[in-house]
Amino acid sequence: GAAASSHPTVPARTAPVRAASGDAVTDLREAILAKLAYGIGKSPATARERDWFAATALALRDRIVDACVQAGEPVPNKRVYYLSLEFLIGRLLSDAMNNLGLVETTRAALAELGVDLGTVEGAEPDAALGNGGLGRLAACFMESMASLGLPAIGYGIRYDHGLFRQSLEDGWQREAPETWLAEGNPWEFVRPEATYTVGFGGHVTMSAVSEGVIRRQWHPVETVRAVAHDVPVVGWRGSHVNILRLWKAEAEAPVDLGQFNGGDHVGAVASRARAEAISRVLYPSDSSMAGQELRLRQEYFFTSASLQDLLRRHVAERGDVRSLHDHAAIQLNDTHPAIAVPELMRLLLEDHHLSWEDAWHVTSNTLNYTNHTLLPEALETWPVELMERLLPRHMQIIYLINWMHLEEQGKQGNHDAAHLAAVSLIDESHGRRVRMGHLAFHGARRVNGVSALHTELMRSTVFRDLHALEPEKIVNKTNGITFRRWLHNANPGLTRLAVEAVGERVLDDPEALRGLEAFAGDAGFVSRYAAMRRGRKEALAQIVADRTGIDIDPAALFDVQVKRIHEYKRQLLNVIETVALYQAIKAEPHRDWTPRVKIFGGKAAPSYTQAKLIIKLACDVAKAVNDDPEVADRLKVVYLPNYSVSLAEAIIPAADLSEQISTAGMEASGTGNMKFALNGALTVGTLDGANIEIRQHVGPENIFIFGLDAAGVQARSAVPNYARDAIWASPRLAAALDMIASGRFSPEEPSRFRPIVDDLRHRDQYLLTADFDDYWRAQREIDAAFNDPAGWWRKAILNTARMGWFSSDRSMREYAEEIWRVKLG
Ligand code: B1H
Repeated sequence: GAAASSHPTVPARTAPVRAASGDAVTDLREAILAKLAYGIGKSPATARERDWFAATALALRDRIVDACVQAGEPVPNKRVYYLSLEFLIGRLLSDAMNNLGLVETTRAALAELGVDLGTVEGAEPDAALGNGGLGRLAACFMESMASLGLPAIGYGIRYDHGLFRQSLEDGWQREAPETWLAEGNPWEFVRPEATYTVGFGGHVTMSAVSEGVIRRQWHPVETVRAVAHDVPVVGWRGSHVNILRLWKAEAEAPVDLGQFNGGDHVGAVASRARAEAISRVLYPSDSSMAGQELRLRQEYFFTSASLQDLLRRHVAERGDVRSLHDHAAIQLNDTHPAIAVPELMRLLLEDHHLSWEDAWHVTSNTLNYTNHTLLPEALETWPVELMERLLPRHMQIIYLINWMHLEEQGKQGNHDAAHLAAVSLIDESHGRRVRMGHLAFHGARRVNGVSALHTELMRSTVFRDLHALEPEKIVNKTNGITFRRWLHNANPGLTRLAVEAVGERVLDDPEALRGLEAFAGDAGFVSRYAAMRRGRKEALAQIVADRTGIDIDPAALFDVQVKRIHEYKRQLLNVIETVALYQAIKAEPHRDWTPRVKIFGGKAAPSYTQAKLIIKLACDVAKAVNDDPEVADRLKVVYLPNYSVSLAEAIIPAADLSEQISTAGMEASGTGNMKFALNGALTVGTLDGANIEIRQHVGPENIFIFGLDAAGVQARSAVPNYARDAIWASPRLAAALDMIASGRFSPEEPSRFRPIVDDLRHRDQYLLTADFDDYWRAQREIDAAFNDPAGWWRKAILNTARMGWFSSDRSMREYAEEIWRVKLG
C-alpha cells in the first residue's frame, strides 16, 4: 500500500490496505479538496455535508476509474446482461470505500479536514430505484458479479423519483415524492453517445422483397430517446469494475417547433412531457401488477434500449449477430422485461435481416428468465388490445411465436383443447391477454426459481404444463445477499470479531465463517460478541428515540419485522400476537415476562388499502401499549417510518429475533431472512421460501419454526369455514380479535378495524387463524430461550457461522455455470 503514493496518477490498488497509510491519506485528502473546489465550486469554509459527500464520492469515483483502466481487461468471451426494472442499490459510498480498501484512508483524510466520515456517509441519499426484495436482489447480484470478475452490465431505468418517502401521520401512511437526484448524482457518467430511439404505436407495412419473401416493417408514430447514464460497480478488493447502465427518457426535440410556430404551444410541450414521463417515477407496487399503459411503456422503453445497445456492442466486437448467444447471456429479472422476446426477434429480423428460424435460434438461446412470485395478482398479463395499439409489430410476432408453439403441440399429438389453452401465450378466459410469464418461459433457454420450494411450486403449479413439455428448462437458483454490504459494511463490529477469530480470509471466503462454530461456547468470545450486540442495540434505540420519541431498553429482546407490508407476509399475525401478549401481561402482571420490543417497518403500496390499515393498527396498538404503565418495561411496540436500505443496515445488526412468518408457499424466497440470520438474529418463521434452506444450514435447534407447511396450507384452504373453527378453538386468538373489534385501540373510531377482523373471521385467505396458536407457542419458547443468554448467544453465533452459503457470490457462481455458461477466472 505504501507504494501507492509514488505514482499518484496510477495508484496500485489491487490489494487494498486496511489501515490508512500516511501518503495515501494525504493523496486522498488533496483529491477531495480538489473535487470540492473544481467539481463543486466550494471551499471547506462554505461546504455543507452534502458537498463533502459529493467531493468524497467524486474522488473515490476517480479511483474506481483507475481500477478499471488498470485492470485493462480485453474483450471478454461472454458477457452477462441483467435486465431489471428495479435496482434497489441504496447508498454507494461505504460500498465503494470498502471494496477499494479505503475506509480508513477516507476516514483519516476527512478527519484531517475536520470532517466526520459518518456524517458524510449520512448525507448520501439512498438510490431507491426498487420496491423490495426483487430490486435489492438485483443490486446484490451486480456487486457479486463485479467481485467475481464476471463481465456484466446491468440495465434499468434512471427514475427521477425512486420509491416514495413514507411518513406516518397519526399512524396513517402518507407518501411524498423521493428526490434523490435533486442535487445531482456524483457516481454517474452521462453517455450521450449511447442514445437509442424507442418507438411506440403506429402501424406495420408489408412489402415483397423477393419471390415469396415478405418483409414487415414497423412505423411507430411516436419516438422517445433513451440516454445512457452509467454507474460504475466496483468489486471486492477493487479487482474488477462493471457498469450499471440506466436509461433516461428524453423527447426527440425539446419542443416541436412546427407545432409551436403553428400556434399549438401546449401541444408542443405536451409531447415532450409524454416522452419524459417514462423515466419519471418508479411504480410503487410490490408483488402486484400495476397494469397501466405507462408501466408497459417503461418496460418496452428500457428493454428496447438495452437490446439495441448490446446488439451494437456485439456487432462491433464480433461482426455477426448470429453468434450472439455464444457471447451474451441475457437475464430477465421477472417478466418486467419479457417484451425482450418479441423485441429481440424484431431487431434480428428487421435490422439484421435474419430468417425467422435463425432469429428464434439466437433469441431462445440468449434469453433466460427468473420468476420471483407465483401470487396470481402479481403475474403480468397485458390486454391484447393495448399491445396492438402500443406495440403492433410485437403483437404480430407474439402471435406468430404462439402459432408455431401450438402447432408444435399438434405435431406431437397434443390436440387437447384444455392443454392448448394452458400452454398458450394468450389467455382467452377473461378478455384476451398476453401472459408475460408464458412468453418469457417459452423464449428462454433456462427459467429459474429463487428458492428450492419456490422452484418446486413453479413446476407443480403455474408452469406445470409448460414444464411437462421441457422438463430441463426450470432450474433452481436460491437467492443470496452480498456479504460486503450486509456483513462488512452494515456490521463492522461483527466482521472484526470474525476476522480476529478465523482470520482475514473470512473477508474473501464466506464459507470461512464456519470457523466461528468453535467460538460459540467460548466465554471470552461470547462476551465480546454480546458487547458488540449491545452497542448496536443502543445505536438503534437512539434512532428509535430520534424518529418516534419512544424509549426502548437495549436489554430487551428486539423482535423485528421489516419488509414491504403485504397480507401474505402476515404483519397482522405479529400484531395480533402482540395484542394477545399485552392481554396476557395484563392478566398476570407479576409473572417474569421476557422484556420485548416489537419493531415494525415497511411501506405499503399507496393503493393497497388493507395494508395501510394494518400499519394504522400496528401504530394504534403501539400507542395503547406504550402508554400503559402496567406493561411498561415488558412490552414496547415501535413502527419505524420510511424503511429503506440504509435503515435496514442500522436495524438488522441490532435485531435479536427475525420475523419471517409468511403463509407457506407464498414468499418465493425472502432475502431479509438471510441478512438477519447472517448477523446473528434468530429466526421465527414458517416453512416458506428460503427459510427452509436456512433451517437446513443453521440446524433445526437454532431456528424457531411454526405453522402449516405449503401442503398443509393447500389442504386447509380447501376446508370450508376453517377460520371460524380455528377462532372457536383458540380462546386466546378470539380474545385478541374481540379486543381489536371492540375499538379498544381506536376509541375515537371504534369500527376502524372491523374490515380486518371481519376478513379474518370470514375469509382469512392467508391462514393466519390456522397458524396463530403455534406462533404463540414458538414465541413463548423464544422468551424462555432469551432468558438463557449463553444459550441464546451460542445459537446466534452458530447462525452467523453457518450462513456462508447464502452469499450472492454463490448464487452468481451457480448462474454463471448452469444458466449463463460463463467461465469464471
Ligand atoms: C418479489 C416481486 C415483484 N416477487 C411485481 N415479486 C412488482 C412483483 O412492481 N411490480 O409489479 C415488483 C416486485 N417481488 C420478491 O422477490 C419476492 O416476493 C421475494 O420472496 C424474493 O425474495 C424477492 C427476490 O427474489
